[in-house]
Amino acid sequence: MTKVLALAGGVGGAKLVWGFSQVLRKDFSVIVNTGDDFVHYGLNISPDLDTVMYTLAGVSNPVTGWGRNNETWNCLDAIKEIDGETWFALGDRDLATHMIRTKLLNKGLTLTEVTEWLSRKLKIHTPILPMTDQLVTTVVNTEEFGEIPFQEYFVKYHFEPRMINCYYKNIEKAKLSVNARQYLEEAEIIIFCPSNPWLSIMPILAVKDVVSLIKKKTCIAVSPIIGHDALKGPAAKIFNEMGIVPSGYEVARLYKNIINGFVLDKRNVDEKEDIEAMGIISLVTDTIMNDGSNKIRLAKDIIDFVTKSNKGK
Ligand code: FO1
Repeated sequence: MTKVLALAGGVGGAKLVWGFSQVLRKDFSVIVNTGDDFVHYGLNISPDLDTVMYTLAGVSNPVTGWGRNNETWNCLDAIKEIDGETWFALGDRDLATHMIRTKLLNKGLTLTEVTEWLSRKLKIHTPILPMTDQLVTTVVNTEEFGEIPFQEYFVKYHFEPRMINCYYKNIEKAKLSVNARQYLEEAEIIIFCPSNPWLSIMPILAVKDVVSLIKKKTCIAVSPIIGHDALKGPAAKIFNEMGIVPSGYEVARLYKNIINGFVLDKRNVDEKEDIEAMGIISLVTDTIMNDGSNKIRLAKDIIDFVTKSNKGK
């Protein structure tokens, strides 16, 4: 079966990752953004890795998409009582993951090794690969507060500040891990999940050698914009702050030198022609994944689309 590797970050990306994991089983792997990682209360927190991990293990919070299901908040309540910082909600079960990740990192394991260890404990079969083992921090430069770390922008300030630009601190030191490089080299199809382009996908593309490895493959991006909005997160808001009307076409244009194909939501069907005029083949379908069957359907739609278009070559 064709080997597929997805690039993902955040809740939307994790949904499609789950869909592919159900359809492809052992021929699927995922490289996850780590630019959202930060240290909080002395704990190493990797939100996008955890969101993908919990989603694949079937233990993610079904309402928020991040954190654990059946969660309790005793520790956070106790922190609140003694006036600690509670803007970043850490559930009791979720804390276990952060404590164990921090312990293993302090013992000298790499983030890749820690993620592999946690995945094994959660009985996950899909390889989940951090984009790098080096610490990279997405910094958002905002009009209101200047440069702030990603989680403050996204969670503390509910992505309300106006983004001027963003950059990935220490990205020049970031290297692909041996595992991530191997899965990238073995993959035949690369999928950019419907995650935030600037805050989830581009940090991964900024890691040395990723783009050059991807350009050897068939690469398909899935639009995170439906109509002129994003279902979750600031993707549409950031486009507006750049003076660009959010659309699937504008996302395809961001990736145009890297991707071969683009998955456009059926509500944006009028953009198909302009996308194909850029030399990017496009699949128009329903990209909303509000339940398991839709996640699987979208994954299957994409695999059929690539298979048919590759046969046409
Ligand atoms: N997102 C929020 O909007 N509020 C939170 O309090 C919050 C806590 C949190 C804890 C653990 C975790 O793994 C993720 C958490 N997230 C929270 C989501 C996280 O900020 C985002 O999912 C990613 O960083 C961006 O996709």
